[in-house]
Amino acid sequence: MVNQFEALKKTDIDVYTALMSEMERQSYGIELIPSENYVSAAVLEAIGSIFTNKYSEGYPGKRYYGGNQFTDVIETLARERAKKLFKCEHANVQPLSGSPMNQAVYLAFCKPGDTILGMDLSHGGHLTHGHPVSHMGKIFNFVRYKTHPEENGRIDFDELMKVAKETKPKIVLCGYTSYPRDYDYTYFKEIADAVGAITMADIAHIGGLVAAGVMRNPFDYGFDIVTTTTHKTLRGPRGGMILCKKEFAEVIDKSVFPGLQGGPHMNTIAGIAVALNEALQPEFKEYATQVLKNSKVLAKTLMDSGMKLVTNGTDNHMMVADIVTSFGYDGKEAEKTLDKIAITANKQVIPDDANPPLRPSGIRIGTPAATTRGMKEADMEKLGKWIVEALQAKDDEQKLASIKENVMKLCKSFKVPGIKVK
Ligand code: DSN
Repeated sequence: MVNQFEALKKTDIDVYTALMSEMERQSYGIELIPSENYVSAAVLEAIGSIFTNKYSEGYPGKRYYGGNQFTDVIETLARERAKKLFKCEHANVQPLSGSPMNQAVYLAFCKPGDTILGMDLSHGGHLTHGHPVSHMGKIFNFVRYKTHPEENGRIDFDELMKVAKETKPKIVLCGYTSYPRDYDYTYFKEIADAVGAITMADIAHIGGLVAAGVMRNPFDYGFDIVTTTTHKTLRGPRGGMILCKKEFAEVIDKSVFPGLQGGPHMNTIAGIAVALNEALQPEFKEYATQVLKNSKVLAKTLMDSGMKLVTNGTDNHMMVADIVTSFGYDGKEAEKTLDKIAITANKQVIPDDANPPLRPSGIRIGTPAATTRGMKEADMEKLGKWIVEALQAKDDEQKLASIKENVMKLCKSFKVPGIKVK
């Protein structure tokens, strides 16, 4: 590695050493966790800037502290770029990450005890979509829907309409954290309209794909509120955004600040502004198109080699593999085995998983980060083949070591942005 961190090396050797090791880890192997990505050097510079020194409670032009003339520029840029990218009327770019972003929406529209319709976690929903361990699950009455095993993991919308009419939700939430298919906004909108509910889409995972226009945009289907994190397919720093119609702008802004959060992280917002500008460029559409192509090829390679994927394929950037059915052991073991060949994936529950979350039946694999490094279809075929070979070999350390060499050799030709290697 080229040394870019002289000051850190001098003042804190422990943090410096861990950082150097992490740089090496990110370079020699490949991240296939679908919620991860590599930000650009420009985004890194913005996040690592002196905007971190500033308190900016409030919104552009209406701050509670002086000296915000330049943070106003940054936040306005981020908001305007988000509006342009997602074709929406208002954008709040202050949520610190995905969970507070969703919480701010619930708290804007619901009172404690109100009903929200959201996807069950084991079927692909997020913790904040009403899982009982989440505080949100204690405050609101989440009614959680599931996918249909006989219909390749699709949602049974007739059933959902019935449930909505019975439970009268305030919010109908469409959005997932582990769902490999496209989102059926039309049905969700019909259901919400039938019961007078707000429509909310949590597109945290596919935000970049929607921004690039390669996946459907919920605003084209009349959705009221869209939430997305900024660090997944959108390839920005860790943060969240709430996008909405103008009529909800005030209630959303108040819910984020002062309702839920204090001072926004202006260095992160600077990074978000940079990432959104990158996403507005034609190259980003090429990137997003390639993410989907790579995902299709990787899924096909895995399935052709005998691996069982939940819903038998993918429409987006991720796939969920059923490891118990494919190899007879669990997702934790699979994650560990892939670590040994320098491939990072994450263990994952599958629909109605009989196994517990720390030892679930599946793993999740995705292509956003590999595509950022420049990998294409032929590389996905290689990675897919090595993944299956490794999972079959499992305890054969010699075989795993030889696959790891191949993975590392491949990764050497694809640089991680922001890391300078000698
Ligand atoms: N942890 C994120 C993911 O991996 O999908 C969601 O919050």
